[in-house]
Amino acid sequence: MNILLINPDLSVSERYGMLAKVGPTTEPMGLTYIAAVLLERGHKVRIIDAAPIHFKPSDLAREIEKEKFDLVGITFMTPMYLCAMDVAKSIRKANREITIVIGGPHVTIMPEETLKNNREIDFAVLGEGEYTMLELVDALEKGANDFTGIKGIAFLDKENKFIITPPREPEKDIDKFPLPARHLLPMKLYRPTPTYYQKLPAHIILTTRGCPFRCSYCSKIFGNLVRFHSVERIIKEINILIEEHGAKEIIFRDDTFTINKKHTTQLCNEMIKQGIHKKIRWMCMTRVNLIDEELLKIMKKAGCWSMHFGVESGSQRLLDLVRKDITIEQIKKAFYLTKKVGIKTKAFFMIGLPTETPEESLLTIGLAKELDPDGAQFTITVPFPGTKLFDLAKTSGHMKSFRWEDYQSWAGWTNKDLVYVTEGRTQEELKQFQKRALREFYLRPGMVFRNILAVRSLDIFRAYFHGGLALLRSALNKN
Ligand code: B12
Ligand code: SF4
Repeated sequence: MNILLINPDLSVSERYGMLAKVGPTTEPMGLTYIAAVLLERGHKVRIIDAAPIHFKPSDLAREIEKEKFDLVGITFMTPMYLCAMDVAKSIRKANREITIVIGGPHVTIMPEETLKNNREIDFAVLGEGEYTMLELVDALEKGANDFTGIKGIAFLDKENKFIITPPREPEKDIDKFPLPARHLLPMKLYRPTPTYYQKLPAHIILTTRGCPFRCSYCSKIFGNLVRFHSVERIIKEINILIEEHGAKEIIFRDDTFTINKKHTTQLCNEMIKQGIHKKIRWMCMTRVNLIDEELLKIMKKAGCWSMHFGVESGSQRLLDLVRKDITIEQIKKAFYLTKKVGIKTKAFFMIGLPTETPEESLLTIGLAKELDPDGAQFTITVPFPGTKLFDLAKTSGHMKSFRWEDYQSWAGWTNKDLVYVTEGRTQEELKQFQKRALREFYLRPGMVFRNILAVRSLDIFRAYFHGGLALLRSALNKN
């Protein structure tokens, strides 16, 4: 089959408003994994990652006519819902025969609503998509008209009845998946957020799937069981990024990179043994309860320059409420140890958690300043569908919008309304808090100086300059 996979463009200015110049454009890895299994089976595959090439749905008709695709696959997260559906509509308008398949986090959580409201879509692939998509494409190629035997899909039957097949068990041996088809992406065009890199090109790798923790705001779609790529496979992928894509840095985008100390240590040792630590530097994301000094030292030796931690709140009450399963003490210790071994740090915080008081918002800003990481992100709480937080917010009656395109956590910097405002607070107040938190954190003289020293490239200089300007403007306007 001739297959087109699309990552629609929800532009950085729509997502980050005044902070657009600091916003990331990064590889849609899900599509590269789907493409890889299809290519291996002999299908022809093209990926259009719309954001970096500014590809509009209106350009699609021409491409579809020109390349005679049999099937189009679209990926999207919740805030991209509307633009993904626009893409589906443009495709259907251009060609009535083409099969349209959607996948990714949002439809995995909301298959029935998505399919019933968007009749141009033929199938939804739910959860881990590699083998499901392969089976679906094989069945379509054979001209099948019964798809109920394929696990992990949803569709509307001839009577428009919603059909969902039993879920597919996540693959235990994820090394079975072929190497992601990054060669189908415009790899030179990707720019992560400046706190994620020092030198470009900096590319993403995923070494695990799944997470055993239970944070109530998280949309886990790969389940609780953690599955690991082997050290050999990870090293192979790193080498491809260095040799074929000129990577100077690697971003380990796992949910919890250090989930298994033994595995992380083995990977670090192998990077050192093979001299990879001399060729690239890398960063990762993890939880504060999953590190110790011994591990940090080996990570540092293997080339780790920065670690990002989900801290979320300065209030222990709220950490417990969102089932973060960490303590303020653990947070402080993790930042202390990471800095001690010489690895830079970044902390993620959430503002406007359920029942959060203004005093607790201030505790969060206070903790950010006390931890004094090299970077901090303050997002406004968005209860995403499928999460415990969503159920809680819905029952409390404080959800303001069920329009998925509004589900954005940078609303303080855009003119979008908040989808959720916890009791006793107002939208304006929370939006102000988001700006205030960033200003209080980044406009401290010590931090300004540290950021100037951290500039390693023109890209980073530009991003910091525009980010700083946006903060100053917001301070002047106080809006
Ligand atoms: C990297 C990343 C990003 C990158 C974007 C990367 C990109 N270009 O796609 C950035 C930093 C920009 C980002 C932003 C956001 N993200 Co994000 N992100 C991730 C992260 C950490 C990794 C994504 C990834 O590569 N996964 C690995 C691949 C293999 O998985 P996958 O993409 O899901 O694809 C698999 C299946 O879903 C399926 N599939 C996916 N697409 C398709 C398409 C077809 C046709 C088929 C058949 C199958 C299929 O098959 C794939 C292979 O198994 C995930 C967490 C995670 N573990 O996945 C969160 C995650 C996807 N993000 C999430 C969120 C909430 C956001 C934001 C909304 C946060 C915010 N601050 O507002 C924004 C939205 C930005 C936007 N564009 O609208 C949520 C999604 C929730 C939801 N309901 O949509 C996740 C799941 C985090 C979480 N655990 O809650 N994100
Ligand atoms: S937020 Fe991170 S640690 Fe918590 S459940 Fe989600 S992936 Fe796991």
